Amino acid sequence: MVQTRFKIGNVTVRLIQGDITEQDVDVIVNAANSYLKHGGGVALAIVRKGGEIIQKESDEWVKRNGPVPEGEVAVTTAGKLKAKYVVHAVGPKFGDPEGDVKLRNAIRNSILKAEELGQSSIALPAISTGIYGYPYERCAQIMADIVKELSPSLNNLKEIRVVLWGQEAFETFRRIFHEKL
Ligand code: AR6
Repeated sequence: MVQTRFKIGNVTVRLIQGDITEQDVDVIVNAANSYLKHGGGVALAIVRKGGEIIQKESDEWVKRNGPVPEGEVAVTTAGKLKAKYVVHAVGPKFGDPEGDVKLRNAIRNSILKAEELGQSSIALPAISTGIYGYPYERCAQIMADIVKELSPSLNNLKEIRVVLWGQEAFETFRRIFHEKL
């Protein structure tokens, strides 16, 4: 397995090249849209492997609460995945003038939600870098900053895993995380 590891206090930060649906962690973060319609990308992979229960709970969530604003998160169970929860994070589309702030919030709120749920490990994808068009480099910079900033204050979370699909994404994240952590 291609991976690299950093340590910030008690928190292990791991970058892995692979499939997020295969990860043995408590919380898997999904790169979702505001309506939680998981029709493509990592979202579709999560529903395919976790089962329709994830889409069903997502639909119920939106019916109850309305669409999830960009930068915010919603929680469902994880169906047949190894994880206990899926945190659906809504990232911005590249080109949005408020995009960087929203992406930062989406990542931050995902980590804080896992912490609040009392879980010890989380896996995040490179939110907004697929269908939403963000460059890997920009996402990596934002993610490295927020991980560095939050880690010292985490009590429950012991591992933050970033799961990158493909070599280009992995190499870019590795370079940026080495620079920043
Ligand atoms: N494991 C890890 N990463 C993956 C996987 C996987 N199995 N599959 C894709 N990626 P995207 P977005 C990477 O498009 O840009 C959906 O339709 C992918 O290469 O999933 O935030 C939602 O429902 C990319 O680097 O999410 C929304 O409508 C990253 O995951 C919209 O796409 C994110 O790509 C969200 O777009």
